[in-house]
Amino acid sequence: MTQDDLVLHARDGAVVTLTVNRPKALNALNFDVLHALGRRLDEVAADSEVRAVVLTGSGDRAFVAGADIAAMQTMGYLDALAFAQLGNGILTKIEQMRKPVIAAVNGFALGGGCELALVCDVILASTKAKFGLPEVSLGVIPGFGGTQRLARLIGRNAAKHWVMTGDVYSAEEAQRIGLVYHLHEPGDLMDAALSTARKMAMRGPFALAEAKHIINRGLQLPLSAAIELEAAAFARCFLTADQREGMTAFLEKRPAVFTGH
Ligand code: DAK
Repeated sequence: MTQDDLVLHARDGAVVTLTVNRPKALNALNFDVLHALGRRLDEVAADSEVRAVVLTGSGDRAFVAGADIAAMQTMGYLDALAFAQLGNGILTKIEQMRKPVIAAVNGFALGGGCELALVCDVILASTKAKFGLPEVSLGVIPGFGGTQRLARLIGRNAAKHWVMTGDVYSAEEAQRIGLVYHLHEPGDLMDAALSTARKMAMRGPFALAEAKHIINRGLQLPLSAAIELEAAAFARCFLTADQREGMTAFLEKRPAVFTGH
């Protein structure tokens, strides 16, 4: 097994599935897995033929059961800082990628695994998935943005309950609080994730990228500033051939053929 096998890559038309592949350790994230994931993300970001990404975990037990506890056990301050920076850099690649990334959560999404799902654009999950940020049980706090992204997504009080109890939650609870968009039977999850990815891949790539960026960026801004950014992004779409194609195709009653330009 080479280091690249730690994150598998499968292509189906314009959709790429990336699978974190360390099932014996429930796909826990160590330095090697994070580096492999980073390389895969760079590849799909640079490939203009790829229009949507599905991220999942190998096997039927885990999406990612967290950062690798064995690797972290002996870390000192500088190692922990390097690890957090590496992990945050990988998550930022997902956040800033100008393509949709769909998390297909097929089992445990704990700690760094929950944080990895949180940074994706849509979270779909199996009814058997389990979510949580159990870091305080290990004497640390979430280190890949979990305290911040979870609080922004589910609100301060619910996030504090999650982070400060370290409890593990069912897929139903994760959906109830808005973390998960849809639940699927385990055997149907990948089909549902791929079908969502294919649908997004048929839309205007520039528009998708702008929509993703403006939602992520706008959530960090006052509403009035975010609305101004939206207006500028809307106008940018009119610089593209895809805007002409999308509107012409509608008027000609045919499917649009987008090029991303
Ligand atoms: N790390 C390493 N190995 C793990 C692992 C993990 N997070 N989770 C599971 N494994 C390994 C187990 O050690 C076991 O290995 P063997 O004993 O077979 O060699 C194998 O996966 C199967 O796990 P179990 O035998 O434990 O399976 P069970 O069904 O009994 O339990 C479980 C499944 C998911 C409930 C349990 O494995 C579990 O509690 N795992 C740990 C979950 C967890 O606490 N995750 C959060 C990790 S902490 C930071 C940066 C990042 C972070 C924090 C700070 N900075 C640098 C500031 C992030 C931290 C985390 O993510």
